[in-house]
Amino acid sequence: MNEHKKIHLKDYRPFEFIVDHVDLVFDIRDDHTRVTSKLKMKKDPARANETTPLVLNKGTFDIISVVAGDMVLLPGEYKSDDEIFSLVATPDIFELEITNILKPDENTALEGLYRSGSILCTQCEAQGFRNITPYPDRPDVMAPFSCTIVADKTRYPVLLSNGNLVKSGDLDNNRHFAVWEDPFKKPCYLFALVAGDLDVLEDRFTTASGRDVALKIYSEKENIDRCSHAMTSLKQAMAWDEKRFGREYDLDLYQIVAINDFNAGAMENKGLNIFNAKYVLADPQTATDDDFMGIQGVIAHEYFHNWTGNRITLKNWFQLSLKEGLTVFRDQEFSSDMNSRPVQRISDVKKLMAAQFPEDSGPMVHPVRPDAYIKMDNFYTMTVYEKGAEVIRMIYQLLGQALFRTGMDLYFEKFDGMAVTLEDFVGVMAKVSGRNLDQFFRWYTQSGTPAVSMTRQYDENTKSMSLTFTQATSPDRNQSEKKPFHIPVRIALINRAGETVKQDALYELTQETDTFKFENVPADIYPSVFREFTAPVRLTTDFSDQDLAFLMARDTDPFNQWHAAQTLFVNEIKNLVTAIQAGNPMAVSAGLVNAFSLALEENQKDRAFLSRALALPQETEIKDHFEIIDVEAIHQARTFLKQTLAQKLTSEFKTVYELCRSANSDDISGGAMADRSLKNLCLSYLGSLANNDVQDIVQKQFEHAGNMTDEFAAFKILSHMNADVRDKACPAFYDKWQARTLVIDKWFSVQAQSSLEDTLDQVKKLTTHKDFTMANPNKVRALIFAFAMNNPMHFHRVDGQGYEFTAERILMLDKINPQTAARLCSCFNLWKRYDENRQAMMKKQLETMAEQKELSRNLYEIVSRALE
Ligand code: B3K
Ligand code: ZN
Repeated sequence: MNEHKKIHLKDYRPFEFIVDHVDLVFDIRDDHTRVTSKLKMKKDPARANETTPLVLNKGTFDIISVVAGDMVLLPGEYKSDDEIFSLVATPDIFELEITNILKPDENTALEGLYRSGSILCTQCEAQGFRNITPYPDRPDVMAPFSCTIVADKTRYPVLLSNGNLVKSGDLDNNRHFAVWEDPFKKPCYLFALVAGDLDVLEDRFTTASGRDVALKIYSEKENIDRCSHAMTSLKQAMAWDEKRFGREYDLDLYQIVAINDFNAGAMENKGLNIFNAKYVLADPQTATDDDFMGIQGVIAHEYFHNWTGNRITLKNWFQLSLKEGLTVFRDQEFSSDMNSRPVQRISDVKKLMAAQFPEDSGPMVHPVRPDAYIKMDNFYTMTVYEKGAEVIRMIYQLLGQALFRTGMDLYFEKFDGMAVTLEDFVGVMAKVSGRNLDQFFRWYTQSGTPAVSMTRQYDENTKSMSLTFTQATSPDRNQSEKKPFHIPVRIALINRAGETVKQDALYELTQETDTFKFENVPADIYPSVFREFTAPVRLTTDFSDQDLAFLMARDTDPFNQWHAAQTLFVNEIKNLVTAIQAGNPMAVSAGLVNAFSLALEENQKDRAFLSRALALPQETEIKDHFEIIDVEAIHQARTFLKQTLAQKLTSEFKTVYELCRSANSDDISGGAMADRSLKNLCLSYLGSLANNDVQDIVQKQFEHAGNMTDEFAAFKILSHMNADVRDKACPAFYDKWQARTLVIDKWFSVQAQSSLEDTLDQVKKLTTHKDFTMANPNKVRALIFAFAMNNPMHFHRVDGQGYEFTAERILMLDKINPQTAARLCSCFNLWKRYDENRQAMMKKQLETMAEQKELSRNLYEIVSRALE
């Protein structure tokens, strides 16, 4: 394995030149695209008269010509290799014109200019622009861009780039052109181009100050009638950002294009968002309620980047959370205002616990602001995004809504048009609040999830209750000693009747141990702590299971009710795992069944909330509660708990299932979605019994469902029942949906996650299916990721075949799409947490990968960290 160089934050230096203007011409031909870039540049005035070499980033393409000023440079007069283009010296002010040839059809990495079906498009974040033309490919170099696209009119009738269309027209030989100008200075990672035969859905939005904005969503012709939910979401997002943050859109045109081959979810290019089709296209027949919510959230997220990311951008990539953490916080708040706030909070925290907490306990552990990277794409992580959003949320808690808004206003005012740092952001928040946030800043620089324990002490004589909080964070590769974090915690006190004795208030932990005393309170009160999950910590308390059952029923914060229920489930599963490991019989405690049954009786209230509160944590979430992960015991324990609840409460589940069935199939209102989620939760419990009676109910729903939510829920259950049932359901689902590639992704993923014995063989067979291709990231995610990340029983097969299959696929993918291969490889990250046999087998696969001569830098970084 070749070594690759690390880039360190401490080595940051500003660029020596200023780019005054970028003028790009793309001449699109059948087998290549010719790119001409004209850069107007000057030396940073501080360096005038110095001899400063000009060093630009560059991809592996060939350069055709270089013109500096009016001099044509010969190959010996500039230096050019696979990474760098450079000139030994330049005048103080100069123009540089470089022409090079790209082969978008051969670009399977999907970075830079590439083909997706009949569409040509770009993806430049983080460092893909260098694959288009030599350029200072760094976010702190901002410039106005213009872009001319010339192409065949039949193959590429639609030609799009950032900003405004200033000119277009016909040329000879059935060719045409379009000239786009983006008046806003931007870093090159926000550049975009799309050329293709697309249909468009159009709408308009009038901003608060009366600006009329044209909204256009483009997709392949056959999908244009599935874009209306995305359009509604966009308008909701535009209105919300005006109201909540006073932010208006700044161009006359906002464009979104749906693409089938895309490495990420979407990309916020200025005025021309490019989206994974999965986050644009939806109708009730082909998309689930979760898909609808996902689209609303991602459309909003990319829109919000226009201010947090585009107008104010990053000084360097280490600051990524400055745009991502903040924008995730904004999209979470948007979704909370559009839908149910508690349900949104539960799903955001669930995601954090299921994926970010484990990241902190493995080889990829890094602070929200990493210190070093080999390949920046590997740091688009749960830590930067989700934990980053939690850090913003803590600032919001500490300052309160009004001051936080004042701080945001000042941030926009002070830094508009600039490339800045996390210090700049936190500095503004400190300034408007008059608070010292120095210790708080540790959340950006110190890695790891703090473990916080809470214990209660009651003094009968003084009638006072003390709550003692202790925090500790494990040492890791980033810091061998951890200092205490500044942790906000919201606390309320409630009595046995469920009444509030002391209103919710904010407390702050700053030491290893902090104690808060509450005077004049009765002995039988419950503290409700870390309400709404005030901070991203692992919390343990001295609550008994009885206390937890009480809090599950009566806590006045719905998030804490959910958290109490989940803790009860995890405790129960831990007990079952202990029994299994000791060879003792399994038994579910009567208290849990009782608490569950009482909760189910409340089914007339908030059904969306209830369906979350009564869902058992997934095996992948449960594993995080064990130091050594016993895959089989966890699976067995969870299955036993689910079946026991289903058995003891069969008639209750059936009753609630019937009660929730009335929602109209096409209705995507919150109420209808809530009904479906509770209904399908009941069906999933019942389905775990797999007897004829329930099989019949599931089968009926599968066959007669009027929307994808119900159909898919039933399909999932059938895929676990037995091979006969699965082998009937799979072809039926495929035949019905084969023309819809996004639904076929669901078909792949259900089979990859089946608990049935022969799943690995099925997955291997599916890799040769005509609809499967390693070249499409959505297909790889649907089949291979789903297997490796979400099917622990089969990925961790005791014979090691799950590992072997996955490692082979990672290496195969590394030759096609290194970014996605590296992401997939994180399924091996927690290898040290399994038994010795599995550790050895996983390590062997990592070593085999490490031995490959030509590993991409992306995969190299993940593999070498895992083995370090
Ligand atoms: N900013 C993009 C991320 C692109 C991923 C690059 N590897 C999506 C987003 O967070 O909005
Ligand atoms: Zn983002």
